[in-house]
Amino acid sequence: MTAPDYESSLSGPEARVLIIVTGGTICMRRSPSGFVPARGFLKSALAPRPTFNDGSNPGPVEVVINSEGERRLYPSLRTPPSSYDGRVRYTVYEFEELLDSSSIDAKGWTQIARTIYWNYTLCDAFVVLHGTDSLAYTCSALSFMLQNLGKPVILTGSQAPMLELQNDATDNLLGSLIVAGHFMIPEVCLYFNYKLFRGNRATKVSASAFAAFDSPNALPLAVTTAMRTQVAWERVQKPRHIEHFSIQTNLDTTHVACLRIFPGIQPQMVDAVLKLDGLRGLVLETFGAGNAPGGQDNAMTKVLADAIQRGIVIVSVTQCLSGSVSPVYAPGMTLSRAGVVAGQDMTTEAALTKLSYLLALPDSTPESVALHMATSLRGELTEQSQTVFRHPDGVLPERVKNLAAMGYAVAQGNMEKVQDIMRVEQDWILNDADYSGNTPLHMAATSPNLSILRHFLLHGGSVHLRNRAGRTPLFLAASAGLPDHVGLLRQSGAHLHADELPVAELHARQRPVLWELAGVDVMGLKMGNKGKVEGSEGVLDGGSNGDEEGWNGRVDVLSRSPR
Ligand code: ASN
Repeated sequence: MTAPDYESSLSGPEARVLIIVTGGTICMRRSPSGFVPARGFLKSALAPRPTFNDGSNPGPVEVVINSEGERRLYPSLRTPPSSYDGRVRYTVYEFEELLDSSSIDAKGWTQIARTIYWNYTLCDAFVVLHGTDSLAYTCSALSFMLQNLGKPVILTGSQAPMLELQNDATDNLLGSLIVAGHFMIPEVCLYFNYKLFRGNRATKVSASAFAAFDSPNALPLAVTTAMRTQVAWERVQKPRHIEHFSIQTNLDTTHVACLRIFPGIQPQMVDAVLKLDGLRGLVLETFGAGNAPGGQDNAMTKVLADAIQRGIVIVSVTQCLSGSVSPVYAPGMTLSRAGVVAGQDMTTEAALTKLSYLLALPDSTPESVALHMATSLRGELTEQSQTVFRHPDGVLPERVKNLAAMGYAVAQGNMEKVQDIMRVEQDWILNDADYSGNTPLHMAATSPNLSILRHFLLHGGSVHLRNRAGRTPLFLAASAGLPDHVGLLRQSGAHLHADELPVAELHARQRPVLWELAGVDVMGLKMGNKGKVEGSEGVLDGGSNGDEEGWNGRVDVLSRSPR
């Protein structure tokens, strides 16, 4: 059952989305040597289409293009109003080299992760255009690399180029933009053929059909119909840590391998792979629920067990399109006893990229990697004991009442009552908004009881949702003069929205310490240095700004630099 759309839509302030173009069919043109990626996507493919351009000619916007914080102005466009009464303002940032996705590897994943990291505080959401061939791998990799993600990152592509008369590119991109700009889904997702999948659950199932992707072990997070996009909020992952957004780059794909078991496979073949120089991890695609031939005199099991003894992590995933690896049959049980980790219902793409991510983490050991491979980090596998909450039908009035009751409880600082309401509504009431667009987190930002704010942050409340006046919870906490609330929100990755900065800077003249804590560059203000912000990543130079709409937000100081 899905929740009504009004609750978590960003209707009100205009959403800002950065479209990152990596290549793929979606931006390809015909050439004598076949389809090749082409530059100038905004001008050639988007500007002439009324669905992508309302003709209002918004000014250029800044995009941070490197780790020094260098900013460049790029032209932007605005969509006409959606059925949710919101518009999306977006710009397109093309990578220097546009690739067919069959050539994208860990270097490309790093480039995408860094671009998102550099521009995180400037945008409400990100859309990544990518070829379909290796799209499921990139989605999975990014889902692990983007740690404590608080904003939507939606990857899409197409089977036919946008510039071809009959194509799926137009609807895939428009659907991605609408979802990114209207719904606070803080996950790496894949939007294709009117469905939004969790990125690390998706797999390519057709080389030619428009329905090129599926996520056989996880229902879609949202589906677009002729009426609207229905989000299944109960399936959406929510933040559960008080942590900043950060990225882990340079996944270790050079020391992992993937091997598909087949009838008659020889233990020597498997041994040869396991003895590859420097190998640290292997994904084994096994039969059915995780079975593999034990080999003559258990030779295969011995080869696997020996490699595990040498510190190689071996993870078993099923060759079937759906279902899970679990040691129910004797051969599967034998593998498990030998130390092979059951990858449960992970896709091969998720298992391989997760292994590469865990091996790249500082201080990783074979034991820690094996342990984390079997648990869900980003919703990539279904843990057996996890219960799925389903909301009964027809409860909208009750939910609205509960939201109002929550408002009173928060204002009174009544934690007990807050917990009572959350027991009934589960966690997803936290991203619901009242008539003025305030979520429970907005209310808690000025609650007399700081632990209510902490409780919401630990149970999935988004720090990035803005009310109808465009205010974030952080802005409200600072306006109310509450340093503890401000500090806690900042710790959770909250930052002032670019639109809030001019007013925040005015407030900062009265209360510099408090507003500095909220993220205003008070020192820069004192020096009258409006275009520059010093952060952990160096000086970010605003330069001349032709943006009369005011998208001149600064890159906030994030506590962690990209690795
Ligand atoms: N070869 C293309 C790519 O992955 C396929 C596509 O995008 N449909 O880049």
